[in-house]
Amino acid sequence: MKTQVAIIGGGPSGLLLSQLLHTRGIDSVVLERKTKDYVLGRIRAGVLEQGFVELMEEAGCAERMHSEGFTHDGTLISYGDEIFRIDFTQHTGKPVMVYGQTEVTRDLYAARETAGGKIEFNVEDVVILGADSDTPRVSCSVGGDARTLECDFVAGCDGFHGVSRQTIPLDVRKEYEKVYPFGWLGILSETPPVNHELIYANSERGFALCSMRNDKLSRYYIQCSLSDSPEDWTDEAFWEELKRRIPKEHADALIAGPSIEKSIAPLRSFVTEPMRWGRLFLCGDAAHIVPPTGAKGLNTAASDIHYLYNGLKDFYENGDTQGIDGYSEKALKRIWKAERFSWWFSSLMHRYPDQSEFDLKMQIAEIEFLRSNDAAQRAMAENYVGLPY
Ligand code: RFL
Ligand code: PHB
Repeated sequence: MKTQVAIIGGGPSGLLLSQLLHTRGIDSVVLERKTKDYVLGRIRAGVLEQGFVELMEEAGCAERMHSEGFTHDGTLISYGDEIFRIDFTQHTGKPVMVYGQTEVTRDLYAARETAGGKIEFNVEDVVILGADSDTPRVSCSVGGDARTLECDFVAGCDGFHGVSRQTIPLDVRKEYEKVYPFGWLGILSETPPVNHELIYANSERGFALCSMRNDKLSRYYIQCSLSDSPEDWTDEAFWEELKRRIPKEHADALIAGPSIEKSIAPLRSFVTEPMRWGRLFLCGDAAHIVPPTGAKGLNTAASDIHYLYNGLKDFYENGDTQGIDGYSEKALKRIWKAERFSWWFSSLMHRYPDQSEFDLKMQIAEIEFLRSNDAAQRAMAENYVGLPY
């Protein structure tokens, strides 16, 4: 088999790249380890930056997002029973879009299928060969049949546990990592959201987040111990703990119900450099991870895809290699800023096991500064709605 761009991974990064390339007549094949239902069953991100929305528009996949997604002009931040709002639109002129990753992925799959795009599911034993040569290949097996895909370029969109990053030799690759000493326990429930905008809560019992997917579907998270498992938490225990961590007026208004999904995610900051090796390009979670505070994971994946898509377009349309040659440097510049924001917002909102009384005072002083200072709110808002590409 032959294609122009071999894409490893059929998550949002791989699908978005494949669909954008298709709009320019550039051929790609997506190789996905799991089934489509499995990929669509993963409940992850919920908040999209304007840049992401524009990429979905460019890909011709934004119609349902615009009719079913929700525009949010701000967010609430609480500490104890105190609460204040940061107005994104007032500070930056831009809102964010609340539309789940599941729906983004569903729309991208639908567009690829309508266009007759090539996606292989249940692909095993992916090996990227000759990435540092002019003739890269991907070998794999599908249902026991060995396959080889010849291509011009390989896009490694296979997430944190994929094979693409590992293909880059250790003497070329440098990894930076911070692991946080807690996780997030998240639930999805068919109940109306407690508030029409998100609430990020710092409480003495730990962080909590009230989010949503639509007016009948809520997503809530609480900071938990890394040794917890979802089975340790009954729905009742979750709701009780959540209510203790948000201001009383919201706790009293919260409508609880049975969870339809419950999972724990560890928190990690991670970056690998460089993001290009020869004809292999890393995108999204394959190259970097942020803690979810601030909702940057999927949005940083989208900025990588923006840079790579434009680089490949310039290469195929004009023979110009500047975009692909500058890919790693450009993508990393933006990634590190998103890493900084996610690390800062996580540090501001969580309880750490080794936090001293002084550290706690500093945390509250910083939140109160954010509450009272226009420039601090503007800096937060600029980062939250997304820095320019
Ligand atoms: P994905 O979504 O992990 O997709 C990678 C795809 O590659 C496949 N794959 C392989 N395919 C072929 N061969 C191999 N060897 C393969 N190895 C893996 C996988 O099956 C998968 O389908 O990466 P992508 O596309 O870069 O997208 C990134 C986003 O998914 C990610 O950044 C966000 O979901 C992160 N994230 C969140 N981001 C937010 O902005 N807000 C959130 O609330 C939020 N919550 C989360 C999250 C990530 C989580 N993870 C990773 C466990 C909650 C969780 C639980
Ligand atoms: C979500 O709705 O899943 C969500 C929203 C904002 C975050 C993290 C997760 O910062």
